[in-house]
Amino acid sequence: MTKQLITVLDTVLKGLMRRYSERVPDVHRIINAMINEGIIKSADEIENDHIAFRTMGVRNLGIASLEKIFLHYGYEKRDPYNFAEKKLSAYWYAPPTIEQNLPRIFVSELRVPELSKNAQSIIHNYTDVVTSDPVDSLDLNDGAAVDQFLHQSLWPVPKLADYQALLSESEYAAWVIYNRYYLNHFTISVHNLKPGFNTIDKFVAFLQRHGIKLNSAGGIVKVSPDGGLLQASTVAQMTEAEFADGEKFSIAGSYVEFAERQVLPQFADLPADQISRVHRREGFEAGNADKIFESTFVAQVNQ
Ligand code: OOG
Ligand code: NI
Repeated sequence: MTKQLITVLDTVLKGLMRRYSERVPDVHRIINAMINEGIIKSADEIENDHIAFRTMGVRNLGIASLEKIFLHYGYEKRDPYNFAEKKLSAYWYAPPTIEQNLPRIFVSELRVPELSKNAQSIIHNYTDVVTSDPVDSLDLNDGAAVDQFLHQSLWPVPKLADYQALLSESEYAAWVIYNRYYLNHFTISVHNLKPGFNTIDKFVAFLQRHGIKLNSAGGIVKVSPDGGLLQASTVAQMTEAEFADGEKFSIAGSYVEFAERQVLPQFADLPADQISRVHRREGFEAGNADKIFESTFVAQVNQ
């Protein structure tokens, strides 16, 4: 991992976070509450456990396209996940180095061929304008170009009727057709925060005291079967979207996640000041993720 690539990656991550924070008012509400309660002095102290993207699984797009960006920056592809009912596949990617406190990346993809013929044809009406993999013609060493790419439109703005037809069959499909590669969430690591806030239960209590609405699908705190990965998330914030026919409609945007990674049993006796990322539960958990996806679903955003 060269210094130059770290700088490029930094530009890309900062660009993602800037637009995401503008779109998701909960980000500043949570950071301000953390500062006011003395949990942190500034936002830079927050450890970003991971970020997540959603993609459309069609030719020239999907995981196979988007991942090229992060593989170029030295990210390593790790475990696959399958969400049969939601028709989604996903992978997570480990950062190139543990020194810079870089976030993990979680990328999912909709298995479009598994949808109804009608939903498939709606999606292809938009995505078929992409006739070659757009990442192949991108200069990945140019951070500003990659930042621009992640926030541009690869297909036309959808019609409201198409958005709604997709929504009734796959809420994920509707999300991607409008929101594209906008960052889906960033994730606050809670285990390194100060005592009183460094477990998911305590952090959730803090969020609830501040009136932050949380995703209750499968219970507010999602726990991996091994007990080592505990996650919670806000419900997505609504954004006023303008559709192709000029109609405006309020749709689900992005959300914020919280994660506690516990120290692995074999390191239980290590003194607290010697514990780093390598001593904690790694990766993701399909059962947790399945419910976290629902942070943008109508049943959650309308609760
Ligand atoms: C991703 C949901 C899964 C996790 O940490 O397991 C997830 C999404 O909503 O796109 O974020
Ligand atoms: Ni996540």
